[in-house]
Parts: sequence; structure tokens; C-alpha cells
Amino acid sequence: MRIGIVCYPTFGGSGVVATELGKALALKGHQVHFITYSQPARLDFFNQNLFYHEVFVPTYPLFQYAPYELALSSKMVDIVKFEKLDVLHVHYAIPHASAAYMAKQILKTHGVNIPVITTLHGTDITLVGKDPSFEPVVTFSINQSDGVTAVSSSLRDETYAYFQIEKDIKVIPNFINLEKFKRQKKEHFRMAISPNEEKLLVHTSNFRSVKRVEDVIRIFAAVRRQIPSKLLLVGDGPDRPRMEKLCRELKICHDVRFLGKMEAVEEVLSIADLFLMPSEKESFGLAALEAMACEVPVVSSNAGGIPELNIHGVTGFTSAVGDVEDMVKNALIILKDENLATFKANALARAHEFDVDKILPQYEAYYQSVINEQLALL
Ligand code: GMT
Repeated sequence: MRIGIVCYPTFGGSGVVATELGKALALKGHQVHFITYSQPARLDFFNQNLFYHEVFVPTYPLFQYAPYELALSSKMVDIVKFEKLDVLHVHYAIPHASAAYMAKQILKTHGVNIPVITTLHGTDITLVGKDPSFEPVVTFSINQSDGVTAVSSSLRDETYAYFQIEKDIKVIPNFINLEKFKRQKKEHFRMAISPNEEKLLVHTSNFRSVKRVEDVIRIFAAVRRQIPSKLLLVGDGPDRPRMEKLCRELKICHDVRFLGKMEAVEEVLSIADLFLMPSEKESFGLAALEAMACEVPVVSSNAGGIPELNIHGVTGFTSAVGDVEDMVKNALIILKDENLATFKANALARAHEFDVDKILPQYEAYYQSVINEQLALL
């Protein structure tokens, strides 16, 4: 197949999933064309089947807001026609689904029928999409897509609950490349961080309020009172300065490291004993899956799609959002020497269920079914 992928090219979950999907499809022999405003962060290797087309938005003094969506639609029209694409797969409803709708209508006038598939990732539905500034466009462009997928049953149900959706939404979960995300031998690194065999807790996120990083710090502070331990925080974002201040107030700075944005997260996960994800909203929780693939159990909230990944009492525990006390109790159970190895093994076994080799065929089959449906309508 010749597939166009539109996504945010950043390190965010939707961009990562879209890029890893494109890479995996290319390795299986499909021709994949990324259409984005800059090179996707994870598009980091050469393959003859991978192409990148940059969307350029001209600046003009009259524009207070550069019309990115129009430039994106125009680029989609151009690439679909020139590269003879079979399907356009857009990740994140805003503004990609509506830009794809516009491209599809323009292409119709050129005698080209391009099937459009929209994948909902979470915040496009649970946070921004519901805002009255966007809701009518989000509803319309989901309904106008030829196929719609969501990354968890929870996100599918929430989409039906908050928007007037007439389309079937297919659930295809996030996936993991187990070649990249696996526990590596990093003893020297562990020795440097935990010289006295302290337990190692890890959190990775974009430090937005929805991630509740304050809960991470408070869980760690309570765990540390019971067991010698250290906390590694990967990522960066608006809440980081407040979190650094909190660590000072709690006098735990010497046991907490802010590592900032890191590309090789799997190296940090390789030395971890426990991953913390107390998010207020989380449609799937890709960061937790990455941890589990590196044999790290998870203490999380039960928000959104997290319980579809983190099995309570098996791969870790889930608690009500904000219930720091329960999360501390659960962390202490996992970190007990007699329990840790079992939780680690269970986390890895669960991650194997989301192996890219298992999930990729679901996308391929879905593309084919949407293409066939469109052909039948002609
Ligand atoms: O988690 C984020 O803040 C990034 C966000 C995004 O929109 O890129 O990730 C969302 O999509 C990921 C991939 O499908 C999911 O694994 C994350 O759970 C989801 N984040 C939220 O729902 C908050």
C-alpha cells in the first residue's frame, strides 16, 4: 500500500505512535509518506520506503495566525496525487482530521477518491476537543472520516459520550517495539545513581498538569521514608519549576534527579524498579507500556485507558486519581524483595501482548477494509 501519515512531529505520544507505525509499515514493504511541519523526532533511520514531505507555511504581515491547516491540506492534495497514495492516515483530530476533509473534497474535484482514517489519541478528545472553540469541527471531521480508530476502549467510549458520533470507532491500542524497549545491562549507571542499592523509581512525562507530577513527588517522599530509594524524572514541561521547588520544600533534592528530555528513555527504564503514572487523564499510557517492556511494574491512577494496560495486582496497581496514600501503599508492596521479581516478570509478559508485530496487522487489515469499502462505493 501507499500510505500518507499526518501527525505532530514532536516527542508526544501521538507523534511517537504515528512515526513508529510508519517505520514498521515501511519495514514490511509499504510505501509511507510522512506529511508534517518538521521531521518527526523518531524518524531517525533510512529506509527506501520512507518519505518525508515538509509542510511550509508562508508568512505574510496580514496574518496574525499562520494558516497551517490550509498549507497542510494543500500539501496533502499534492502528495496524494503525485505519489498516488491509497490511504491517508491522520493522527490527532485537531487540526489533522479537518485538514484531511478539506483535502479529500479538493481531490474529489480532481477525480481522485482518497480514503481518510483518523486516529484519536486522547487529549484531542478528552481535553482540547471538547472545548466549544473546536467541538463542532472535531465532531464533523470524525463523522466525515472514512475510518476512525481510538487507542483504547475507554477513549472510544468517551468519544461516543461527548460527541455526536455516527461512525464506528475501531479500537487499536498503542504498541511497542520490543527490540528497542528491553532491559539492558546498565549496572554502572545504576551504581552511580543508587550506590547503596536504593530502590529506583522513575516517571517520564511532559510535566503538564494532567500528569500530576506533584503526586509523583509526594508518593516518592512517602516511599523514601520507609525504604531507601531514589527518583528519576525524565521529560520537561510547564510544571517542572514548581516540582523542583516542591523537592526543596520536602528536603528530598539529593534523592531526586531531573534528567530533562532524553531520547534513550529505555536506558533509564533499564535500571528502574517502579514506574509512577498518577495521571488525571490518560487515553492509553504509552510511557507505562515502555516501562513494562523494560520489566518495570507500574503504580498508576485508574484514569482512562490505563487499566486496559496495567492489570491491578498483576503488572502493578491502579488507584483513584489523587489517592496518593493508596499509591504509596501499592508501591511499598511491589518494592518488597519477595514481590519485585514477580511484578517485573508480569509487566514484561503484559508488554509482549502489545508487541508491534501483533498490532501492526490490525492497522494493515483496517486500512484494507476501509479502502475496499470506498472502492465498493464507486
Ligand atoms: O500524554 C501526552 O501528553 C501526549 C499525548 C499526545 O496527545 O500525544 O499522548 C496521548 O496519546 C498517546 C498515544 O496514543 C497515549 O498513549 C497517551 O495516553 C495520550 N495522553 C493522554 O491521553 C493524556
